[in-house]
Amino acid sequence: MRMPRLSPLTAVLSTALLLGTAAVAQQPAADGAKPDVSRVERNYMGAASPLGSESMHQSANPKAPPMTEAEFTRARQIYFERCAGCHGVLRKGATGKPLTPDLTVPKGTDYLKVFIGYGSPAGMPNWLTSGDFDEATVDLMARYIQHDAPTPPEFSLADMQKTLKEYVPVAQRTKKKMNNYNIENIFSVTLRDAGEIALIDGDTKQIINIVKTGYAVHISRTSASGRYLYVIGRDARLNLIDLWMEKPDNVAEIKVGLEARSVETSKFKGWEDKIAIAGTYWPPQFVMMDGDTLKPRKIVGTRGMDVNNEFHPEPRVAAIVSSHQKPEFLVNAKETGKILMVDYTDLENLKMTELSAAKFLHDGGFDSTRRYFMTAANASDKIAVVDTKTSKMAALVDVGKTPHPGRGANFKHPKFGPVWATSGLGDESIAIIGTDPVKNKASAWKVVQSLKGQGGGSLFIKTHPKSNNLWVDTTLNPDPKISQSVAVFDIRDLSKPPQVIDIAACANLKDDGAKRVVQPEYNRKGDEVWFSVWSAKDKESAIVVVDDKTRTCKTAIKDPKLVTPTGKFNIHNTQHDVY
Ligand code: DHE
Repeated sequence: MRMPRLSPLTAVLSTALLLGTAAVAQQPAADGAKPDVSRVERNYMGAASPLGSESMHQSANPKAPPMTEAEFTRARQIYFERCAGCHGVLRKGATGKPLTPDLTVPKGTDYLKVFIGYGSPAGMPNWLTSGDFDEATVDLMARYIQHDAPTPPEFSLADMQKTLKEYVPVAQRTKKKMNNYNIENIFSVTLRDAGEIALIDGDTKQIINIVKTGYAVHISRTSASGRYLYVIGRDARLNLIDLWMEKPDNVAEIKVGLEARSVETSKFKGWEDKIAIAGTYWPPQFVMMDGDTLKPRKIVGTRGMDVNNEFHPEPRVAAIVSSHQKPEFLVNAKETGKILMVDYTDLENLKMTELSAAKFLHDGGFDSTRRYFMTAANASDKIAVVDTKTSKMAALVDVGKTPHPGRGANFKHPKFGPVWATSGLGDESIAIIGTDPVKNKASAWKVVQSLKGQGGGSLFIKTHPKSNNLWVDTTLNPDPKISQSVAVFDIRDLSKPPQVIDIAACANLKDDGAKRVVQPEYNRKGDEVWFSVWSAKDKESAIVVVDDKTRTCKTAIKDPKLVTPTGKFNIHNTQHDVY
């Protein structure tokens, strides 16, 4: 059965169903991960999955209360819109609790309805009393979760191959740059709900092209040479854009699975632009491809044992980075808490080093030397540090609640030397971690200072080697004054309170409604910082450009084509991991 597509923006809440009493739910998980994340975090992590529109295998559970096919289809849609992000596609538990029939059937419909309808002190949303669900929907979901979870199909190399499109075959591509753009200062801007990216000339602030990409497009990454741009959508559609074309555009495209978030490309010397990699949430796997054609070459599954030696059936692939020390990719398997160091020199006889970090791995980036990979195990409130030279874990650092660094921020601390910083979703703290185990050994892999930002709900933090500013957004903070502004710290004197800048006001937008300010990103020179002012799909949005030195708004880029701008990826900074 096929179902209509879901808008990712319709899904702002997740059904964090907690089985058992609230007291049980509040106990820490066996692995130390905290089960009760805040509503803000749940809203963010439990965003809609595009899987709801896929055909799935279904077996009925004879012990479960009856449902008509139409009821089941509707419940499945709601589940993928609101629950799968936390409870997993197979309902075997992810950041949320497992909801499999062996657990739910013994509880019974009436019991489950109480939890769905009224929530729990541990953070379970009160779907009925909040007005999100009516009585009938609560009853529907209570019955649905007693049935076997429908299973989406797998996605093989042959399935991928069938979707491969080469718009401009390699032989027909230009041999030299055919445009006059300063490619290093182009920004690829995610137009989330349009399924497009905007290529914006960072020098003139003009839109170069709007390129069609995947559904609810997520991130862009630059190839090592800076010529190619890879863009991944949540529907696992991967686009390859050639920046040397007269008007940069798609040259190839492939679908690598049913749901995805990450893409990266080989950066080690001698392997520039050779191999691309994309990770999928479903199926739980990653695929390596030829960098210039996207021809799929090798799939590796992530199903397996977690850090506590328990089997996990669907470890989603979160961040992927490309090592500068070895011909390797580092792949975060979210639910198992494992970081896989994948050697790409011989895809037939694959070598992989598996590191045990902590659950649930999400995003991250390198330290300033590009030797150490610093990545958030967000529900464990930790930053995992990998030494990409020795292929070993260097540390697990305790930080504030639910760290969310993006790629983090590197700078020289006046007292502690080179450091890397992360903000987070769960509280206002900004953790500054020492990253120099040679000259500043005593502070290495320790939180040397904790700053107080504007509040929780922060997604991204950024600085630049040429800047004295540390910018912190608070995109998901429930207070609009906070979500529409950013905090900026002076790196030279971090004891000073941050300056708060109302970025949304700089955009001077004509429409009312939420104007979330998200993701600082520097230009090539490091003298401007760009922010997205992210409004609803039918409302005006903008990119605000701030002068880094004076901390004043320079300009706002507005265009009806800039629909729901979120992430921005400067070609040079992304290419060289400058952040
Ligand atoms: Fe993201 C990075 C997953 C929601 C904007 N996001 C990432 C990465 C992962 C991820 C795994 C790291 C990729 C990498 O480095 O290879 N994001 C998820 C989710 O699972 C989540 C929580 C919910 C979902 O269903 O998708 C989610 N992300 C969002 C948003 O709602 C954001 C704010 C807006 C949007 O465009 O969807 C958003 N995510 C981003 C951005 C990055 C990102 C801008 C890259 C940051 C960078 O500087 O590299």
